[in-house]
Amino acid sequence: MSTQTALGKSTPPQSAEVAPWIEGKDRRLEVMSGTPHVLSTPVGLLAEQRITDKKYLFVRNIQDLAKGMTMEPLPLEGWETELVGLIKPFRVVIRGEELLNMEQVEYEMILQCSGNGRTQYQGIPGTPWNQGGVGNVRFAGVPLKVILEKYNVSVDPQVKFVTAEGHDLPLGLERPDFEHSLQVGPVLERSIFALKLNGEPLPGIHGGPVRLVTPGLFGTMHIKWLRRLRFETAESPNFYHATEYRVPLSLLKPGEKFRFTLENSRPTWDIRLMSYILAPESGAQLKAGAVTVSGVAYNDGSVRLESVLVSFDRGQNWQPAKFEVPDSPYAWYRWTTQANLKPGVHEIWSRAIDALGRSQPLDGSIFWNPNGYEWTGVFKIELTVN
Ligand SMILES: Nc1nc2c(c(=O)[nH]1)N[C@H]1C(S)=C(S)[C@@H](COP(=O)(O)O)O[C@H]1N2
Ligand SMILES: [Mo]
Repeated sequence: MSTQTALGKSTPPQSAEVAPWIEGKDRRLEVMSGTPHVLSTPVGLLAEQRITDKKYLFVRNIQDLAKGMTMEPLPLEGWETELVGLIKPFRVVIRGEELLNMEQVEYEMILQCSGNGRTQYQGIPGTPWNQGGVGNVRFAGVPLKVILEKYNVSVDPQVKFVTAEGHDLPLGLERPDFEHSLQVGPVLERSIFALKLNGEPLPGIHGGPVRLVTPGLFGTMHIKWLRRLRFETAESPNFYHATEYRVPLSLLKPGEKFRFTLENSRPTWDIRLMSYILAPESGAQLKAGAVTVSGVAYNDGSVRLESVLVSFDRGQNWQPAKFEVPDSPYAWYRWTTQANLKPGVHEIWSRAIDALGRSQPLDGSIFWNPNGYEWTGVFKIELTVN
């Protein structure tokens, strides 16, 4: 079993090339890459609030929209998103300003990069995310089904996937444009054309003016700067969808070679069950006596969480934490528990269990995959008590 507790520790910025700071983001965010922009939220800032403030929210761009790297909203006027493929009529253009007059819904929901927790897996390249690629936010916008009704669009029953394209540009000719295919079921049921973040117009850097948001799915599936939706029978063969952001259907041994195909793997669609200890922070020095431990937990929103268990003795005994059940199934649960700690070095572990009986494995590396996605292992921190 892995006894690593790196999830609670921070890594220094990896990229030497750091773009100008994004005005309006908190200076304590870690710059993991300048071009494209990648910012990670320190654990202390996540602990503060139920709704993650936009100034604390992580940023993960595979590709930047040059004019969109700002916390200001971009104009909806003149922004067009087209619907194409196996629909009738065969092409529909949705104008940004028309969205403002349509019915909107709001979801409180997890925004999490599927690479979050990657540093827990052994020997994986890619952005070294600890736990800072997650937040709990409110996205509001127009449901896709409302748009389809308003424009009298009918979707052919043969459609299995909806592929979303953003307006960002590839970094170089060697990389294709970023896009993802989503399953048509959840898209027609709950995708929105998001226009707002935490009650305010969606900042450019978070995908404004229009972003496709589908609660319960990983962050990468929420396509920023939405330009086109393709209604199709097949999944996109695009590099970012067919090779990256996928996990093998079978379990691999750490380090095992794997060639991704659409058939032997699946996209990182549904958020994995996860819990985090946010306070105290890993590495903290505490005085002996009563300690309050708190954190968050969530799943893909399909069923509720049953319990969050906390262990102070490396998994020998587990005590249930107290938590509030949020109104939204897609939001995180905030939990807290107490213990008396004697002087010494302590590990504290947290583990969520949901109503489908899913739980976090004691050793998350059983789900090792070549790109290090979907870490769902028991969360571990280390403390020193004096
Ligand atoms: N168009 C576009 N959408 C995108 C990306 C991108 O590079 N281009 N990055 C994705 C990834 S990998 C993640 S994790 C989330 C991050 O959302 P955030 O930057 O608003 O936190 O956006 C997703 N949507
Ligand atoms: Mo991501």
